[in-house]
Amino acid sequence: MVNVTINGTPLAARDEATILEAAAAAGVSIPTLCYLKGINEIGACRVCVVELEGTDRLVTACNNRVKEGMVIRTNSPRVREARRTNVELILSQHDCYCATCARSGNCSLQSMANDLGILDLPYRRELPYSPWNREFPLIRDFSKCIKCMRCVQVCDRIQGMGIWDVANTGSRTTVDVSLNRKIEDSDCALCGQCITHCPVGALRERDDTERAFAALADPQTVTVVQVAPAVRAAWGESLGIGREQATVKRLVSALRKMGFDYIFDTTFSADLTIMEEGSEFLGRLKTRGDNPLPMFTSCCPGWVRFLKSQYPDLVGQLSTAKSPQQMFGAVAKSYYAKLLGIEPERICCVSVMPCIAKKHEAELPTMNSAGCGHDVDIVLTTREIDRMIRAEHIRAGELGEEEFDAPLGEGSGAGVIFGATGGVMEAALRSAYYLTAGKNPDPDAFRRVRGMDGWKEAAFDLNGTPLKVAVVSGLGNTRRLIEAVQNGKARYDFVEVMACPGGCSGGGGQPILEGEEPAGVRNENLYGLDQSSKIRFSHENSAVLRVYRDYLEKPLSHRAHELLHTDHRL
Ligand code: HC0
Ligand code: SF4
Repeated sequence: MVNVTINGTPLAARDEATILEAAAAAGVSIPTLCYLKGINEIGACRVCVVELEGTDRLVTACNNRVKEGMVIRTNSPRVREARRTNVELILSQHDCYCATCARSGNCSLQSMANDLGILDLPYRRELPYSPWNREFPLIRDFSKCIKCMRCVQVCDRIQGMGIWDVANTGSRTTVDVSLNRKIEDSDCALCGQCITHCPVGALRERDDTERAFAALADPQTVTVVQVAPAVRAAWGESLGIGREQATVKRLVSALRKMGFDYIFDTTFSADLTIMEEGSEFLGRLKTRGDNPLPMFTSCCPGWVRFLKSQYPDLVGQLSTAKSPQQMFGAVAKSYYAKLLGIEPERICCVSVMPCIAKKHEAELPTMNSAGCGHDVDIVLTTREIDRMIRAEHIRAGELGEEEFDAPLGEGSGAGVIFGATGGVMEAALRSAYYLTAGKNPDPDAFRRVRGMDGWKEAAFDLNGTPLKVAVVSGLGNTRRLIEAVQNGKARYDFVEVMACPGGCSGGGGQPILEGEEPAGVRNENLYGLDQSSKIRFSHENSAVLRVYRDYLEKPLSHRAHELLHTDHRL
């Protein structure tokens, strides 16, 4: 330990602690803007400056360590003035039209300027203009970029992709797509982690809320909405509704108030995915020689984009099952249109997803199995649906709870945990065991694949068949796993991959909580919902069994192949 004094109070700090950490441990909060623990500790914004007695320098607290005898002032007049000037300089290069910004009300720069009482902009520079494809699901607004480097570092150090880099020099310095590429020509997986780690509104998703409002307002259109597993664990966060109150049934009430005709649950098609993908996996296990293992899950479109651009030779090892989002769209516009007795063209299929890549997945030319345009028409992120709820002035926290509609609103606990890293694997193993042993396992028998570790592995015995599985989340971890498999250092039969750390709970379309990585808490919520579910096995979902009985016949049938599977190479 080292002895330091912070704002006149002597205290002992950890040897290796930064000034920021030592102050935080003593209950003294130093403001930060560019800082991301362990990822971006470069002191770029200089908002965390502090004064050291005996020196005439101000130093950044995030990347300078405490030393024996240090006397630190975090709020002296010099510190306040420097902090204020630094923020004024950042604002001089920032488009301050806060009223029209996606992050208004949830922006670190906006609140920092307000906290410092900055009411005028003493310095102004011309803002850069750079063209951007506004149809692309991920949008960069250069005039809002504060060059904090968080997106560069998250993309490089966590996701291992290096999509962003510094461009230009001097006052024209900005962050742009690396190697002078356009975003649509880059390898961007569309995980959206750069968005959720941006402190301001320089990165956001394409806004599709107006299209959804237009569909809701059209009396000829039948709006069918599906809610993804991970949305239920996070939708209340940016509406200020506590976790206890923000149940999925209250979200159903809000969607019904907004005018959606039929409100369904992606956990239904998650269960359907297990039936298809589980059957496919057991088939591949039997024919190991013809089909190289491991088989990879295919439900995360960020991961599928990654594999196609980084390891195209392995695309054949993806399960051919479509993601639950796309299975839902195909079933809604075929089976469900028949149940309603309407032409599928009248259905507008809307998804509420924690994800940016899902916007792109829905637009793939292969995702039109029902034969009337895209199976999923509009994909909204959790943030977008929250904005729509606010726009409608719906006080969602005060609504009663309502049920999903039938039959596509029925899902099992196994479907709910899809939203957490390891959940797809666990759900698949529960049903694969049933399919091989003819009886259910303990629903918690495969709990070893739970948890926030970025790379987990486990061995199980599936009724006499030994099985080695792995679960990864985050694309940096994914690259390490694939290289280990290719080098022969690891061998698996089945691998679940989710592009976002923690799985979809930590998805790029989820509410942004500055300074927090909330995927772990959200995942606990999902596992709690699984524990309290009446049905915990996908193969016991009665609505799924009915679709097979009345329409699809059985897993991997001809019709199931037409509607629920795809060739990822196309
Ligand atoms: Fe996910 Fe999904 S679990 S990818 O993370 O498989 O987005 O929540 O909707 O499709 O179900 C996202 C979440 C989904 C799909 C499901 C899968
Ligand atoms: Fe989307 Fe989930 Fe994949 Fe992230 S992990 S890219 S949220 S599907």
